[in-house]
Amino acid sequence: MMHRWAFILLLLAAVPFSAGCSTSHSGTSFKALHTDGPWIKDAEGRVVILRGVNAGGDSKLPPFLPFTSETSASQLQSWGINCVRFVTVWEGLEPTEGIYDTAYLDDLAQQVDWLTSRGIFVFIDMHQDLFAREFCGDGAPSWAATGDPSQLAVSCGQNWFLNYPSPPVTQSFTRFWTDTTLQAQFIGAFKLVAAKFRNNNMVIGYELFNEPWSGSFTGSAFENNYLAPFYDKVIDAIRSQDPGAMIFFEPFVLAGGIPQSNLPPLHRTDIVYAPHYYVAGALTGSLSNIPAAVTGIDQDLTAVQQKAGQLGTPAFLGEFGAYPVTGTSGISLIQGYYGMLDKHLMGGTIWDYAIADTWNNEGMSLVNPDMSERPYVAAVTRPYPMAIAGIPTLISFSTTTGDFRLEFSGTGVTAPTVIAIPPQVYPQGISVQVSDGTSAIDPASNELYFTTTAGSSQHWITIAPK
Ligand code: 9MR
Repeated sequence: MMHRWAFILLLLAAVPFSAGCSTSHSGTSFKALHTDGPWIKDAEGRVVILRGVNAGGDSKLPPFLPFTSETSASQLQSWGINCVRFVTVWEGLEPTEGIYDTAYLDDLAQQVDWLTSRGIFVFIDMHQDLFAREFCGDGAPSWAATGDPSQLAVSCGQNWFLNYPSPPVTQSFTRFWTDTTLQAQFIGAFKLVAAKFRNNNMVIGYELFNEPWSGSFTGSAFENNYLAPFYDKVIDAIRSQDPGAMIFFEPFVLAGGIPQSNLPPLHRTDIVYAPHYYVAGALTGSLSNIPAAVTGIDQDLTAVQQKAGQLGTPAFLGEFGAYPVTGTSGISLIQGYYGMLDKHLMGGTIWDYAIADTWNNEGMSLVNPDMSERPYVAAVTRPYPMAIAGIPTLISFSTTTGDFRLEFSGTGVTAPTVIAIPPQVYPQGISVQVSDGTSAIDPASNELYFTTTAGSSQHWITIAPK
């Protein structure tokens, strides 16, 4: 029998791992990932399940960066994640009208590199909440906002989002969606970001606009007449700078996770429908019935996937999470989210990695100011298939027994299936059973490689704690 290290070395010599550090590419795109029907795939043709975090809330305030040191990237890597939704804001890029902050762009690129050099895929999210900082939110520079902050509905704090329908926020959005000059300025700033990352193939794409709000328009008119045409322009601009980039996009924020989004198909390749979904009670701290909440998540992910099917794209959950709910209910809700992502064979990024975390007192940070981990990290750190040599038909993990199972139909892909096996979940190691072929553990990356036997079309692997 071949020693497992010899086996891994053989594999490494033969196969470039896009779930690991560096990748070569085939096909037309330089970027490490692309879409194929409802799936995100790598250059070897494996389905890639993206699991990770938003990084994060700290990018909303000066200096508009999620990390204070590279240690954060090491910490995220230690959780076994393979993806970061990396938050940036227009205000950081163009603080003064017409003047771009190139030093900020350099800092952004450095922090992104901390992640991508560790094998973590990144997509850049152009974030906003309530349009701009003067309205208790973030995003646009103040020169791009309009309206009187004294007319906000509530003062800044945990109920910040109640300011969405208030006059200055409505006025700022209504102007933005109707003012093509202002949009061109936003797009100009975004193009700089895309140009900055075109040569980093682990920066897999860009998200066009966080949680779009409709201003004074109805949701349907907004999505059809304003949001979709705006998305078209931003996609063209991004791809003029970074042609192979995937595009992540959201519906009108109130239509996320529910069937009534009227966003029309965008008729593009390599785009991903990426709405957000929060269980309402988990954002007010009033959640009592976790099983009912998890059933709701299941139903809403079904709706998200239906919408993605109509749009002809994969579905991805760009944000989910919970306030620190007392006792064990918060963590069981987060585990419920992951269980439903598994059931729906989906990727997602939890809100949020942050350190300062004092703004609006929301407390959704996964780490404390001293970087020690808060309880939800235990739910984030979880086995999942990072890359699958076929089409997945079942992903399941029991948080009580630690048993993991993956089933998939082979598609002739020869690169190995890669599964994250975090030592936090399996401190004593694992026992593995496979339908066919061989498996090998890489103790350096805490990944398991499963190479199937050619010719057999249905495969499974089970992992149990020792
Ligand atoms: O958690 C964030 C909180 O600290 C901020 O004060 C607030 C306003 O900027 O935004 C919160 O994050 C939200 C994110 O930006 C968009 N989706 C919902 C998130 C949780 O409320």
